[in-house]
Amino acid sequence: VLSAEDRALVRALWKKLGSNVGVYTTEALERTFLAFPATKTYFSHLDLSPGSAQVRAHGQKVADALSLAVERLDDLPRALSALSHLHARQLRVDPASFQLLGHCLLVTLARHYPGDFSPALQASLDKFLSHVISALASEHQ
Ligand code: ZNH
Repeated sequence: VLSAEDRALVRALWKKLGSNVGVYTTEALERTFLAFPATKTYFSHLDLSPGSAQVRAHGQKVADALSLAVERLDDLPRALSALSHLHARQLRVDPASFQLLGHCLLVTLARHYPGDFSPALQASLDKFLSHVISALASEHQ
């Protein structure tokens, strides 16, 4: 579970990200596609070239889901249940690839916020992302 301190650290970082969550989520997606090319197979219908408007639009959608998760830390499985259903039943995304995007998001945030990225913040963000991932993967059997 996320402790009160974890929640406070995640909420404070999110506040600092402000309207840039989509920018960093997009960078995280681009890093995921480059570092783990197998993840690109799910997006063969999109233009994945660097700077693609379609990747940016998708990054914004993922960012909005993450921001919703930050708002609903007490209720993650319910907040993400429709998305979990979509990823399991329709998109059929291998839950292992959620971890890869989570990893790339941590790297991206560490790069842009080096001064904030204490070991405690890393640990709290990692816990937060694990919770999001397990909520998203909850419909996979
Ligand atoms: Zn996902 C979609 C979220 C991960 C794949 N996604 C999506 C969306 C969202 C999300 C919000 C939109 C929906 C609608 O429209 O309704 N994701 C998310 C999150 C995460 C994710 C939050 C984590 C953290 N995904 C993921 C991964 C993958 C995916 C990892 C693979 C690799 N998704 C996907 C797809 C889609 C989505 C394929 C669809 C796209 C289009 O547009 O078509």
